[in-house]
Amino acid sequence: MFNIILFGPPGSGKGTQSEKLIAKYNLKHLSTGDLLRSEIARQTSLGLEAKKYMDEGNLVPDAVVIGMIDDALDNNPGVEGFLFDGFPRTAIQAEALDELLARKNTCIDVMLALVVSEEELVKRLVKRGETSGRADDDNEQVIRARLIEYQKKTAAVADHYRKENKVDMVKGEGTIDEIFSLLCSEIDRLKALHNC
Ligand code: B4P
Repeated sequence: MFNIILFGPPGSGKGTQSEKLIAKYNLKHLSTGDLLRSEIARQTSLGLEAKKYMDEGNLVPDAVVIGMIDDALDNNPGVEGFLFDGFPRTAIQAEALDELLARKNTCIDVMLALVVSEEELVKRLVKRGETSGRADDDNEQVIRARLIEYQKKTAAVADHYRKENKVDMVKGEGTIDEIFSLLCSEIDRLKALHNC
């Protein structure tokens, strides 16, 4: 298996690039944001609970998202690899992910971290908010809260993988195709080395 974490702040393009990467490398896309939004749309009790946090720009409790990823891993046996998008977002989630993958005799090959300035992030999310209908893109205050939450709880997740020499910083500004091409060069280089 070849397992990738696509990492970066809200609006850095994780969702956008994930769509292209899973098609090219035949990976299973696991986006905790998408999984949570699907729970909300179906009005499950998990979704109703998560919505309270998401609408404020806060992270959903670790146990909820770890449980969702655990189920998703079990429900996708035999895939060539996973692309984790928006997960892990805390140190606790990173440790849980390592354990879940170890149980399946695999691990994270690389964390690709998209680097985008705060000014550009806010610009993108405000623009998406004009059409997405997403409550968390709806006003700049919530967008700023998400960026603060990222700095407080998520940015340090990269340190967890840096200790294992698995972090690659990739320029996340430019056209979508330019960024995609940078990500592919890294993946092609690493696939040859194959860590896990
Ligand atoms: P997510 O769904 O993960 O979304 P995101 O961080 O807002 O966006 P992403 O980085 O994927 O940006 P995108 O490609 O869409 O999280 C939403 C919420 O769910 C969180 O705030 C949290 O509450 C909760 N949650 C999710 N996972 C969690 C977890 N593990 N633990 C706890 N809570 C969790 O791009 C954004 C915009 O930029 C788009 O409009 C796109 O078109 C545009 N764009 C992309 N690339 C561009 C480029 N190169 N140039 C110009 N625009 C670009």
